[in-house]
Amino acid sequence: MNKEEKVYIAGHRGMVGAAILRKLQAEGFTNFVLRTSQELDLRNQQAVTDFFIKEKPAYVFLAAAKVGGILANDTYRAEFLYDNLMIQNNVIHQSYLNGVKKLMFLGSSCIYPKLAPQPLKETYLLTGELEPTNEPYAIAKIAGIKMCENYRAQYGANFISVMPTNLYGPGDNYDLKKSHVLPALIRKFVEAKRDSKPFVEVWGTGAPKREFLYVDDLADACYFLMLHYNEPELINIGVGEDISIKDLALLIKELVVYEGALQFDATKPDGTPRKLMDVSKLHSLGWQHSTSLKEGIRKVIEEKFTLIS
Ligand code: GFB
Repeated sequence: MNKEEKVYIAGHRGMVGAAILRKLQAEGFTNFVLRTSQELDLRNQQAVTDFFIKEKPAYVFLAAAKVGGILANDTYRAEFLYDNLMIQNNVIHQSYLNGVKKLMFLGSSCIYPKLAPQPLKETYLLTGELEPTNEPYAIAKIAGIKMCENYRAQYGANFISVMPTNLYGPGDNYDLKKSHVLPALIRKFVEAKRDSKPFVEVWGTGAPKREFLYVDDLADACYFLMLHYNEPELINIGVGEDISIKDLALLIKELVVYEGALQFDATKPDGTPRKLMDVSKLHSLGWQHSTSLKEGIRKVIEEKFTLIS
């Protein structure tokens, strides 16, 4: 990447896009073109066409998406499919038409089959049925991967796809109905402590396992791959270790110093039993994460909440 050339980060106000922006700024990039979703509705084909013709970015990070936790995915099923397909179709197609030198498409570990062997290798894509709660989101993301792969195959476009594991960090969503598990549990434990509540509700059975990556580590990996990865095959980004939801809840309980109990709500879905990433491809290229889960959660708590002792 040439630091003088224009970089477009789609979704720069989201948790992921903002982390990529921070990373590029720290690396000395200054020539950004950025639009909020109010300024540019990425679902609007004409608006995206006009934007690309006017701005002609050299590099694109496609981090704009409709995202959410298990309940949001399962509730807003049509929106997750339509919004994400429209956003990525418009941005990827216009990137091709306007000669973007390199584009990075960000997907998610939920693109892999629900019951795929663990850890998840990149080659397991499309080898089985998806988890029903997030099928619309996963189908959109799989379409994005295939766009990048086939624009490379037919047009020679240097478009790459990266698949991050579950993410957390500054700028996360704390709305309990829409958020992912980690911010939701932090909020629930902090508030239960403040209000002296005897228990904290944890959705599902607590048995599913998830892998968590701090978003600034993700941004670091994205920059690394933008410099060093030019292959048609998707590539996983994760830490290579997972934790059960019950143990995650116990870890957050410990860090928040909350004395009450956990109460599991089995009426809420568990989702995929496990989605541990195989990160051997990323490691073999020379990248590894640097923030431990404990350290990352501690940072998030300190940044976002005031803990009473
Ligand atoms: O993070 P999460 O919403 O998404 O849920 P997924 C992970 C697990 O935590 C599920 C449990 O088993 C939830 O039932 N959980 C326990 C909770 N307590 C809570 C809580 O208070 N809030 C939430 N949200 N979960 C999403 C996908 O899957 O993750 C997307 O729907 C995407 O497509 C994204 O891939 C990364 O990991 O299950």
